Amino acid sequence: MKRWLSAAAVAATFAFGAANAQTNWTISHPLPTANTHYGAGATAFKEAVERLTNNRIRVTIQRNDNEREMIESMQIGTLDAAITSTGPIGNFVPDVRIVDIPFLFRDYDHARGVLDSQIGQDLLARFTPRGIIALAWTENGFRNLTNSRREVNSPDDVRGLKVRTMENQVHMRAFSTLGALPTPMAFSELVPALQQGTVDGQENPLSVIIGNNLNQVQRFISLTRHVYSPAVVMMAPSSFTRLSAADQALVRQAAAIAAKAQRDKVSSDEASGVEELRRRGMTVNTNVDTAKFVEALRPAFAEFGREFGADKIAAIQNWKP
Ligand code: EAX
Repeated sequence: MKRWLSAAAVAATFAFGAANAQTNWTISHPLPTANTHYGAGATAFKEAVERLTNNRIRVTIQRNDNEREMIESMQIGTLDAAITSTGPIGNFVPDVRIVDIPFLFRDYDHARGVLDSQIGQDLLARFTPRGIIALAWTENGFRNLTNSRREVNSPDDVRGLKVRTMENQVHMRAFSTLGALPTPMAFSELVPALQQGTVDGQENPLSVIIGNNLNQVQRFISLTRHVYSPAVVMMAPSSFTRLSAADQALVRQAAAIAAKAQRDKVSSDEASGVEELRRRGMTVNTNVDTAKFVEALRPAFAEFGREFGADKIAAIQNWKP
């Protein structure tokens, strides 16, 4: 009986495979257009997968501004692929929270270098037992504080501000240490919350503020660059593991191409972003007292050291190419 069943199953698979060589995937990302850093990453992924597999795999791009939902959908297999920030990822893969520590990375070269090194590759491997295949690190960018109330120069100006954070325990702890009132919510809830005054401010990289037109609902931006926000090209195990080893290698190659395209768009948004936001009418403070923010966060850094290991944090801070 068993043998008969499996023979039938093989025959059915063969017939299905022959008639239906096409695999169709969806990749989701959080921003509204292709002309954003996530859009660039998703578009590069689609084009590279289709080209490298000679269109045996076709990819559709879809927006979903709820990052937690995308991760859950990949875990249960209703979404094939996604690019999201690490915002909610620590709730699924706790080890990843270490890269969400404020002022951990000095600049883009440092962050990209660490994530592409063994340290970052080891972190990608931690996703697998949690039901997600992490293919490559890419990025969202250094985050900056915006608000509707006042110009922010130092931590004193942040006291008492209601700030939307991502659903990220590390970020929330940092903002409460600064004396702000962190209010975690999904990205999909952010614009209505700012419009209704549920929160005074939010923080995001220039590329997100521009790509999602947050200048329409916020007046002040300060280049706090208080935390680097990594992003990850991910897949559902159910979609990835059914591929042959050769196709898996092609998809990994496509993910690396996507990761680079997204980082390149962040770099160009960083180069033109301040000017663009001024043009759109925001008051931009480029002269933030960063040292005071680092000082004010000391108690939080001590906690992160105990939680994630001071040696592991130092290994990231002292990393050299
Ligand atoms: O990843 O939720 C956020 O603020 C993220 O930075 C945004 O969705 C892009």
